[in-house]
Amino acid sequence: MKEQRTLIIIKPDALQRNLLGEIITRFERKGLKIIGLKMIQLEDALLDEHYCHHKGKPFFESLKNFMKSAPVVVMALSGLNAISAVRLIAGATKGYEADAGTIRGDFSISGQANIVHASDSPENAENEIRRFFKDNELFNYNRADFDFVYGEEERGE
Ligand code: FUP
Repeated sequence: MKEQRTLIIIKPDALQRNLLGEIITRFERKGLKIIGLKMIQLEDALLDEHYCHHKGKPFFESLKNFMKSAPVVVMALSGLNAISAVRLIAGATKGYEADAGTIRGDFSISGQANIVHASDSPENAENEIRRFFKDNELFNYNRADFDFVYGEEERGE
């Protein structure tokens, strides 16, 4: 089974709009395993690193201000092909373009206030998990429903 880890940030708009439980539930119900979960207040240094690919763009400062406007919840998830699976659940970047049924499509209509961040590649996922979690904040355990979330071959039996 090709297990991957990926990093989610549940953004300030989700917290302010009382959507934390709804968002976490969607990932749980998909079958993804939560291996790390905490609330943090983002600051400039971490945001400059996390959004370095957007540095200099017109929306960069505004994006940082938004991401600092309230605490965020960071979550590390693992599962079969978790990176692309989670990107599909998150939906397209801009809420007004995201498909219905996705988190952004169902809960946002903005290009900035779009509820979640989700890692977009294996390399970024590992870097982002390391950026937001210490080793002792990540957990290894078996989900009780593992045998029903995956098929026999995927379980390696
Ligand atoms: P994504 O990988 O879908 O989160 O998208 P990007 O890395 O392109 O963008 C990261 C964040 O920058 C978005 F979630 C919101 C913000 N952004 C804007 O505010 N305006 C834009 O035009 C594009 C992105």
